[in-house]
Amino acid sequence: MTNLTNLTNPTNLTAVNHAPHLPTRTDHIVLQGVSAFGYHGVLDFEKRDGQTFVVDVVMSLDLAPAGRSDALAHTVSYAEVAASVVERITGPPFDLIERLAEVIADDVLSHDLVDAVEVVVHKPQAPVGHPFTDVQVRLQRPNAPAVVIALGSNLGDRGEVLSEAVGQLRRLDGLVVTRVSSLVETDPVGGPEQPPYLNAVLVGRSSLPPAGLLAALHDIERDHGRTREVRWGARTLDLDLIQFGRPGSRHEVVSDDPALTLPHPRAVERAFVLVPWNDADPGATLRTSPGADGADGADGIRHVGQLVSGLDRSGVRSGPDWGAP
Ligand code: A4P
Ligand code: MG
Repeated sequence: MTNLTNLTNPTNLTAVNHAPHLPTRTDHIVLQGVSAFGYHGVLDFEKRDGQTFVVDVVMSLDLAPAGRSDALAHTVSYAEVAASVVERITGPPFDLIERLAEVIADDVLSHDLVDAVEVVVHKPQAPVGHPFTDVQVRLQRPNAPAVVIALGSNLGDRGEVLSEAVGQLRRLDGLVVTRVSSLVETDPVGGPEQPPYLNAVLVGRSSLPPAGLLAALHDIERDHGRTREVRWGARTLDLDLIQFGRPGSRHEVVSDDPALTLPHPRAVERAFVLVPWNDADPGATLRTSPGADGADGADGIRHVGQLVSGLDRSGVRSGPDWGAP
């Protein structure tokens, strides 16, 4: 493994992080020529009479999970994207097609599987004043890196602590929480004798750098009275960063820095992480052998669902219902 990065050294924070020696995948879904009648434009008659707008959308996302599973849940429905584009074209008018393109890009990026989007808005009947064939605005917008956070508690009112922690994560600037698993109750793994845990996994997008996100997780742990006397000992709240960036994507961060190891080195063997993770994101993948020739294909990237099916799940039970924290 060659791309060792010291993520907690502030001087490295902007330069690192993108697993430069690992293969990156750039799959695309291309939706071209979605057309509808709208009323966007600076001039009065444009808002009164309207005209046809045509939109192209190119979404970058990892298509391997859907390629393997043949399940729509593992990709983005282009029909849904087309419907949201038509809604924007026919919706409240903007002066500028730049604005129309921007809101379409925002809509597409709200799909948590999309890593980046390109939007082109064509306005072929624009009042240009000279013969022309088309005018277009083209923009490209990246989505923030996808992140996976594991939550655990086995002291105090475990369910309440985890609900509050999810609320704090939802309010954290720079983190967008997209899905939260159900709660599972789990037998403790490692450490001294201790009560059973409640565990859950949350997936989202982070515009914070990895070390900044870890610091925010530590702050939230501290808010809940987390202390660190015994490794793997009982705790009110444990928040672990399991993965930063989807494996194989340009956002992926791989690090063996002891202060922040990514992906989390023990996640691969832990049912209390993998079972709720698979619940929150059934298309999830995990790099299991960073930088090495993987045990499962050249890139060492495994489906979390596949890992779950090979696990002993006897220590993992359904937990209490926590509604929608
Ligand atoms: N650290 C390094 N990488 C990371 C990362 N990816 N995410 C550093 C979070 N922290 C990371 O963590 C120790 C140090 O690891 C931190 O200073 C951080 O900079 P900690 O949270 O202080 O201590 P810990 O949690 O006791 O240690 P560790 O090694 O993270 O433990 P694990 O692996 O998280 O295991 N059984 C059940 N059923 N459910 C559980 O939730 N949790 C553990 C803790 C043990 N057994 C469990 C459960
Ligand atoms: Mg921990």
